[in-house]
Amino acid sequence: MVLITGASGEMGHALIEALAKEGTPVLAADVRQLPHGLAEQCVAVLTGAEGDVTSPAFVERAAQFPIGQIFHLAAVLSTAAERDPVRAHRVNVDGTLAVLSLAQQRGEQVRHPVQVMFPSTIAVYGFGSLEEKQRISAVREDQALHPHTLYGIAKLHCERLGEYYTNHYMQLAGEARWVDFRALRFPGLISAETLPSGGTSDYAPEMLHAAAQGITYHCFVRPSTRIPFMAMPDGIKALRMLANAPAEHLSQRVYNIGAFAPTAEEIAAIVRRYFPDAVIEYDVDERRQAIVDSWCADVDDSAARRDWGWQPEYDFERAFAEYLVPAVTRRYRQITPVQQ
Ligand code: AKB
Repeated sequence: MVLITGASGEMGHALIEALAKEGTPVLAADVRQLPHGLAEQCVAVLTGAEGDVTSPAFVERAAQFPIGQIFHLAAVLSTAAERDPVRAHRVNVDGTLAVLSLAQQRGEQVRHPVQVMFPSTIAVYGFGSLEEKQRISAVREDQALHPHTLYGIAKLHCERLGEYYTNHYMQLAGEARWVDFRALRFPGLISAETLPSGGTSDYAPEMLHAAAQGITYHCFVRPSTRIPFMAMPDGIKALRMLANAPAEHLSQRVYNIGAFAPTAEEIAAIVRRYFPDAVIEYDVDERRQAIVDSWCADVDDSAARRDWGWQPEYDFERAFAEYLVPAVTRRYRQITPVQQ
């Protein structure tokens, strides 16, 4: 059985659908109720305190299921974390510790490592200036690890915790290893089905969804802002590829993955190309701008390509032409996009 925490979020949505389609039994956990149609695809659903990774009720209840793999998606995203760092630390760090110790206990019980898949983020990177960001245009996993946000700090710390549980936990006491932790540093994700909440890369999906509904969009970053993005199906594909990769092929536990890295204006231009009446204005929020300015312009994902064959399905053009525009148009059924 596969446990998915934060199951009602953007990525949970897409992952449940992918796993359910192939008949994998899913135990979904989230403080919130799962949206209609999603709960029905799971074998069991934990909500309220039982679905809350910061609550003892979660560990107690989850331990009653035969969990063999965990996708630990529950997190407070970057902008929301800056607004309430203490809560974000509780969810993002203490919640991850609870999940790792759940995996440890379960692994020990069944004498087989439990895999913990962890979506980390480009927010673990931190550049001191725009010049430095431009100089190291495609960052490697071991460069510029000086996050400015609580979210980035927490994710970096949890990467280390996961490595610790896999490689060193209780080694002095002579215990065997019962956790197999693997992480991906995700760029901003763009989904046609759902909107993120509380992130700082949200301007890309928000721009597209607003255009498809005929709503004016006030973009909170400058036109020249550049960070990496990825279409949601590729995000799910990457998680599953890394999960299925033979352990002996992995030279590290934490990988960058990239797809495309447009500026905000390039995103606005492609949105306008499909939705010529879209009104996109710039209304810069200096605090959110500072967050994306501190993130990398692009990632070097050569380790993922070499070790487990990572390759995105969607580049920038294809993501809009074949996934985002058709799906977002079906979703809102309001505006007919221009055929390219
Ligand atoms: C956020 O904006 O906080 C996330 C991320 C880049 O990890 N989407």
